[in-house]
Amino acid sequence: MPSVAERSHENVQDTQPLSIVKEQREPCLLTDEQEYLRAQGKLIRAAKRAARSELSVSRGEWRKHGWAKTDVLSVDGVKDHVKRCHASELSQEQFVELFERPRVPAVITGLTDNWPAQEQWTEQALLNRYRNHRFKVGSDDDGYGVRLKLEHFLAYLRDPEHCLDDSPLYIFDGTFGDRKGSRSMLWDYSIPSFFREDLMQHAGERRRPPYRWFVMGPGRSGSGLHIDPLATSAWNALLQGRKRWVLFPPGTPRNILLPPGIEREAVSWFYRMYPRTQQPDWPVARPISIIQSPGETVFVPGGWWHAVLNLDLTIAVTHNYASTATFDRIWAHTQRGRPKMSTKWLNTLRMLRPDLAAVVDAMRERGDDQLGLASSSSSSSSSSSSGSSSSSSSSSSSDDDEPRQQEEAPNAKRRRTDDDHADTALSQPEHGPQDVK
Ligand SMILES: O=C(O)CCC(=O)C(=O)O
Ligand SMILES: [Fe+2]
Repeated sequence: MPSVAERSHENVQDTQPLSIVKEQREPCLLTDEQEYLRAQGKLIRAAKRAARSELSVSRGEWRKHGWAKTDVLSVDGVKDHVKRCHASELSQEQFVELFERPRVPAVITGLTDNWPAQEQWTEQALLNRYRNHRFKVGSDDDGYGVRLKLEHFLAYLRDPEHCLDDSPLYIFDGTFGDRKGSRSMLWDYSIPSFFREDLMQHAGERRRPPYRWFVMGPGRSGSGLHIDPLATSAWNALLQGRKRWVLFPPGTPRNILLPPGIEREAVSWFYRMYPRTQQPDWPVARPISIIQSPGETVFVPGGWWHAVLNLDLTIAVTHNYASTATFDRIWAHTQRGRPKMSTKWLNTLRMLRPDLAAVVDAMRERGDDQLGLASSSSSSSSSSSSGSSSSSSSSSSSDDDEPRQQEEAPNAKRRRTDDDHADTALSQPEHGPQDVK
């Protein structure tokens, strides 16, 4: 059985040293640089094929919609609805009571001010440090990660053959913090105190779903409409570029947001579907829009549908987490979606957080642990810090209180792939930032 690493495309295809390519070449007259570019082009095309096998690269199907020639990146007339809140003016208690417990989205400024990532997460600085590291740019049809060296990814962004791609490759890497070649990125930021509680850590490092992602992609890349897994909340801190967000409240029916014929992919959703949400006959709540700028952190409460379109080259980090204030819903979803993990989790919580184990017992007594009728707040107290993700919700419906099957992000926190050590029954491999978020 090939190991996951062996199956990974980047490992198969991107590993061949260029020197070998040279040895194999015919005695034709390519310079070293031409040879290098040719090999690079092959790796890029191989990654595209693996990540989107339904699209032919050679027949130009990556540009068949022509989104690059439209105004899909224009934000004229898009109103940003969310008032910014500076971290220094928000206490932990206020965050929980104003945003986390009532599940209200927020944009918090000032959280990234002292991060080394402010200087270190530019295109050039990342290239200097991680040129040869392979970041995940998608998943193949079997759910294995497709990886590309950063130097090739950045070349892809600039290459005229590829830069008109409708929905470009997007780095959405959920194992950057675990891999030798990229783990040092963890030193470049710190988890803001608002989001530091991490109840999922008690499920065990091996079992817990992926929970942190390094995210980098050009204009028109993004995350299609989804709900984050297991009702976890997320924060997304932007270092470079701008992201356009839409968010719909928990309970918004899926069939209204993703009617037949509408693709979930971010760019096509924004182009085709968003305008409908502004029509007078739009039948449910209109979305909240956010144009996120560098230095801003978006808080996405559990259960909210969201889609994100990168307006230019963006560099961000995002985590999912489970906190005391949202524990009951997360428990209901986890028990349903990840039964084995939930058993281990509960065992540990009984020792470390008897207050939360008591919440579970009370839910069981009321019979609402299975049905996901969790009401919202869970108990009281303290924090630890964050975790989780994988895919999320839903089926057809509407009610976010119904633990769903994944609605997983078409990328983002995604799914069950090589870097997803989950036992989840929920996540299915999907493309791209498919590891959800
Ligand atoms: O930045 C993105 O593309 C989307 C991220 C996302 O879905 C999330 O942070 O939950
Ligand atoms: Fe998400």
